[in-house]
Amino acid sequence: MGWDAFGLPAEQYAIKMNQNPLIFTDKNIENFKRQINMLGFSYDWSKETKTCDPKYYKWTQYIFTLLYNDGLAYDELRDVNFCPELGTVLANEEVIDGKSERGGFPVIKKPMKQWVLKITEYADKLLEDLDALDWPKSTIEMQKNWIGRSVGAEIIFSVCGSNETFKVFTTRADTLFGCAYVCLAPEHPLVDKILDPKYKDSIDAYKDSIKNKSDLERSSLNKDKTGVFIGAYAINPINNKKVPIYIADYVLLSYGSGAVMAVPAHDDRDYEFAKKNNIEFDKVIESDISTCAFTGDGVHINSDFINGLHNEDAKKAVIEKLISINKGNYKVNYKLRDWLFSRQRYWGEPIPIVFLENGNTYCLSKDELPLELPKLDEYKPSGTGESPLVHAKDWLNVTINGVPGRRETNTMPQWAGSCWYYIRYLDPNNDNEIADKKLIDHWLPVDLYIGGAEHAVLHLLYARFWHKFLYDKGIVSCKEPFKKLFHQGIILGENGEKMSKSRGNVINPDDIVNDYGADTLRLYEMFMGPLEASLPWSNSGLDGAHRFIDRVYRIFFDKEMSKKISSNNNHKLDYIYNFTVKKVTSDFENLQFNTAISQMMIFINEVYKQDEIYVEYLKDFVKMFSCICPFVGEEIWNSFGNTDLITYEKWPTYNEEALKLQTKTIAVQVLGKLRGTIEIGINEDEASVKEKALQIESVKKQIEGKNIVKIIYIPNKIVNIVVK
Ligand code: ANZ
Repeated sequence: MGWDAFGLPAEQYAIKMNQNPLIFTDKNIENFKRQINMLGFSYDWSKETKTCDPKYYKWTQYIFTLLYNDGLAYDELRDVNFCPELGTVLANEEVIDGKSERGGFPVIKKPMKQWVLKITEYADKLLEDLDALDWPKSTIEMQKNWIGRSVGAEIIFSVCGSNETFKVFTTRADTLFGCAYVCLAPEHPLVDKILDPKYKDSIDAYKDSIKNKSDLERSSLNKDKTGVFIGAYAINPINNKKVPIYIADYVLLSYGSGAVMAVPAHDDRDYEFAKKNNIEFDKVIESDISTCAFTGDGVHINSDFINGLHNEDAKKAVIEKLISINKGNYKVNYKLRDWLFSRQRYWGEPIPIVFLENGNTYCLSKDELPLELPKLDEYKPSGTGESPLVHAKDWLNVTINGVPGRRETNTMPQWAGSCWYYIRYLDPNNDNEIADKKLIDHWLPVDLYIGGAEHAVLHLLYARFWHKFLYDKGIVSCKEPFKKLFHQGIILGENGEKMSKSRGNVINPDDIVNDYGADTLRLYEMFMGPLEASLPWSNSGLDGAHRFIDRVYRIFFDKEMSKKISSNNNHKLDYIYNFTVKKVTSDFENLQFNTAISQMMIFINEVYKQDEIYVEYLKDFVKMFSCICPFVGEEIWNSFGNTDLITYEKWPTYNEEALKLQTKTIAVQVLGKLRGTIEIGINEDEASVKEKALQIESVKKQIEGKNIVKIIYIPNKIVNIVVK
C-alpha cells in the first residue's frame, strides 16, 4: 500500500478542516489503514510507503535532480493557469473547461516564473509504445489525442514592404496555391510591428474582446469566426501572390507557430471566415461542392506545377519546392506542452534548488537529499501567489560553498510522488538507491494496474514519462511501467449520483461493517455488476448478499444441514462442482467477480437440493468463496479442524471429463421455432440453462427490441422463449 498523500487534495481538505496537513495526513492514513484491515484486504504492510515521508520523497527529489541535470527540468517566466481560489498554478491537464479539475474553480492566465518538465522531449516515445500495451482502447486514444502528433510543414511568408517574415504550420501544404489570406494569433508578437496604424483602434478593440477566452472556447468548431484585418499584406512563397493579413481568435498562439495560411475552399473555419469578411478565393482541388469547404482528398487544379497530382503527392512536391527556395520544410507538431511542475503550495516535495546570489542556480546532490519540508505555523496559501515556504526564514536562506542563496519555495505537484511509487514498492527501505536493480529487473513491469479512467492524461501519462526517463538512465530495464491496465467503475450513491458529503449520499464502510460484517460488504461490491461499471449503491442488494452468506454458513453450522455433509461422493454434484470450479477460476482470472459469484450461488442452490453432500466439494467451494468472504471462509475452514489459514490452500482443480460425460445438447426455440442449440449439463440449474439460451447470437437477434414474456424450460430437453 502506498499513500499518495502530498498535494492539493490533502491540502485543500486540511485547509477546510483548519489543520496542518502534516498532522492531519497521518491521522487519515491511520483511519484508512484501520478500514482496510477491517475489510480483510491482503496488503503486504512490510512494503508500505507514503509519498510525504522524507525517506520516500528523497527519491522523488532525486529523480527531479536527474531530470534537472539532463536539461529536462527548467524554470521560465510563462503565462500560466493560475487559480485564485486554490492560490496556485495548475497544469494544462488539471484545467477542464477553464476551471480547476479540483473543486471547479475559475482559472485565469498570469505570467509567473515556473518549473517545467520537458515531457515534449518524450512525445514520440510516449506515442510509439502505446500500441503494444494491453490497455483500454479509449485510454490509448486519449493519450494519442493529448500528445496530438501532427505531421505537416512549416512555410515562411514575408511581410510586404518590410523585412519581417513569419512561419505558418500546415498539414495541407498541397493547398498553398489556394491561400487567400493569412491569419495570425491576436497575441502574435509580429502584429504590433506590422499593423497599419489606421487599423490600430479596431485591432486593440478586438484583442480586448477576446482576452478572457480560453483556448478551448476559441477553437470550438461551432463558434462564430471573428477577426480583423490589420492593414498589412504577406507574400505567398509559392507564387509570390500578395495576401491580406488578419488576426483571428481561432488561431492559437500556443499551437504550431501561431499563424495559419488560410485556404477557404478546403478548410471549414477559413471558409466561414472568408465568407464573413468577403475575401475572394479559388478551389485548388477538384470537387462538385461550392456551398461549403471541400475538405476531402482529390486531384489538384489551379495549382501550377502540381495540377493533376493527388493531394498526398502534391504535398510532397510543394514542400520539396519550398525547401529548394529556403521557404519551408517538413515539420511535426505536437499538442502536448511541457509539464508545468511547480505549485505555490505548502504540502508538496520541496524542489531541491537554491538560487545563489551570484546568479547561479544550485541543484542539491544525492547526499544532500532529502530536503525536508520545514514545519510551519502558517501553511495556507499566502494569497500573493507565493508559496507559504517564504515564511520559513531559517530554511529559506542557505550558503552553498560560501555563496549565500535562497531556496526555491515552490513545491512539486501532487502527481510527482505517484510517478514512480510502483518502483519503490519493490524495495521501500532502501537508503542507497531508488530500489535494488535486481528486484526491479525481476518484478517490473507491473502486470496488472487497476485505476480510474480519470487518470488517462494525468497520472498515466506522467508516470509513463518518468518511467521512460528512468529507462534512459538505466535505472529500469523495461520501456513501459504498466503492461495491462484496467479501469474500475465507481460506486454511486443510491440516487445514482456521485457519492459526496455535500449530496449527503455517502456510504461509510464502518457503518456497513458494523451492521452486516465485512464479508457482506465485500460480496455485495463484487456482485453489483461488472468491475468496470459504475453502479448505484443499493441497500436491498446488501441484504441479498447477506442472505447468501447466511445460506453458505448454515450448511456447516446448522444442525440439520451439517448432518448431510458426507465423506462419500454419490456423484450427484459432480457436474455442477466441476463446472463451478472451471467457471470461477476463469472468471477470477478475468476480473469477472460478479459472474463468478453467481456461479457460486448456483452451486449452493444445488447443494441445498441434496440429501448427501460430498465434503471435499464443499471444502473446495469454501476455498473459492473465501476469496470474496475471507472471514466466514476462514471460520468454516477452522471448523474442519484446520489450524492453518485457507489462504495457503491449493486452488481447487476440476475434471474436464466430468463436464463432458454429463452434458447434453438441447434445442432452443423462440416462439416455437428452432433458433439454435446449447450444451448443458444434465440437471444443470434452470437459471443457468436459460441464461445460456439467451446468449445464442441467433436467439439474441430474434428477441432484440422485444419483451420476453416467459422462458419455458423442459429439463434436459428444450428451451422455448416466448416474446411479444
Ligand atoms: C492550411 C490548411 C488548409 C489547413 C486546409 C487545413 C486544411 P492539426 O491537424 O490539429 O495539426 N493551424 C495551424 N496552426 C494553427 C494555430 N496556431 N491555431 C489554429 N489553427 C492552426 O491542424 C493543423 C491545421 O490547423 C493546419 O493546417 C492549419 O490549417 C491549422 F485545407 O493549414 B491548415
